Amino acid sequence: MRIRQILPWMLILVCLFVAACGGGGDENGGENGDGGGEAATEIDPATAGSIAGTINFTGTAPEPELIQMDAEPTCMEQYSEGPFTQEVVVNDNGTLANVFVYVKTGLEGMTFSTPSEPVVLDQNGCRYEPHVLGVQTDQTLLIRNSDDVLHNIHPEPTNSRSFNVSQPNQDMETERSFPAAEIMVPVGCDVHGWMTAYIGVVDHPYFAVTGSDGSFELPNLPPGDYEIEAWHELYGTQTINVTVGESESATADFTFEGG
Ligand SMILES: [Cu+2]
Repeated sequence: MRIRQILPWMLILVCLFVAACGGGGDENGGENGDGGGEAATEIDPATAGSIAGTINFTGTAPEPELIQMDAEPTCMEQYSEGPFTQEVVVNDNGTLANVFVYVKTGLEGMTFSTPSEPVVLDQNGCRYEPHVLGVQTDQTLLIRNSDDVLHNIHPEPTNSRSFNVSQPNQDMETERSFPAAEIMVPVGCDVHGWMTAYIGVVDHPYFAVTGSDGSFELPNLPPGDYEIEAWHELYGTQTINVTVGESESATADFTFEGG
């Protein structure tokens, strides 16, 4: 008799437990995006602002190092000069490329949906393209092999599970994602020791990588106080505190110094 009374309660408890702990098997406890089923925070376009800036460079950059790529002639023949390492790329206007800029703090309590568009990491000319990139947590990373050469992509994150994928044929594509935020996930190729890339994984859409003009913009930010961090492979990180007022275009300029 008593069992009959207790059984429904036990079932309810089990259901509650599954609901609380299931969550689609997100073992890293990410509270981002669609996976958790939380509604995305609405950003009011009438008050949203932005942060833009430039990553300046002073001092002397190290000489670009030639990559010894003779072992892969099909890659090597794609280069009229070089190929050079991409660790420090100073632009003609004195700015720094390949800097990952993102909102480090100020978005706490907000939830952002995961973009459906993938981010592409290409293997082209036996180098990663781009060398530095960003994705949102759980966003698809589309890994492509544009070379007629065997590559073995091997990201080594700390907060998500690492993986190791062999792509022996040209035009192969593999999809993966990172469930947990991490600055930065290093990527290497087990076949070619010179191939390196870095992936910034954040649980919101406010990130950018500087290109050939050294500028960045983080649009559509709700008004608030933010800590902006700029990361560079060799020169480390810098942070700036920025307040964005209603519909304001705020500025955050960084300067990295070479030797
Ligand atoms: Cu490779």
